Amino acid sequence: MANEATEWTLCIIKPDAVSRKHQAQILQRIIDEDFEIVALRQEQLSRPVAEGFYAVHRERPFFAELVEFMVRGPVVLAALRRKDAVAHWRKVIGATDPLKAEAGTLRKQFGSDISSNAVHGSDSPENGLRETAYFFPGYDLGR
Ligand code: FUP
Repeated sequence: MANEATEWTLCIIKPDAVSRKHQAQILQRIIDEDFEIVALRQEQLSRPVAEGFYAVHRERPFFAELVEFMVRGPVVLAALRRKDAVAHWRKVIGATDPLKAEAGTLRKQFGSDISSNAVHGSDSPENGLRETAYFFPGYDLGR
């Protein structure tokens, strides 16, 4: 049941992890960590959609490479809900750079380098809502 402490976070299983067929293992971890998977789909992102999602990074030197990577192949998008979803999911995925990620984290397990880092997680409750709404418009996120 949703309650006042429930948060949303957006998980993206990135093209590197999908091409290596790691979707099921990552989804199992999501289930084991007691997230509710409220919505889920696999799709090929278009360039404008990927650029819009990472608009905050538009001026960063890695932006073009990041967008290129995100449209390289299909991704899995998952709208996750849980108490303390944002902090918990970021703990589960680990540091942005898989080489610096702790043992037992998904990026340590499945990532290769700072751009091919297997999974995304929202970085604040506000962004969790905004990012979830970006990919799942029409869902009632107020619950
Ligand atoms: P995170 O919140 O851990 O996903 O990391 P950021 O929001 O800082 O970065 C988003 C994505 O940009 C990362 F997942 C990978 C990419 N990135 C790079 O390719 N190079 C960098 O130096 C930093 C980020």
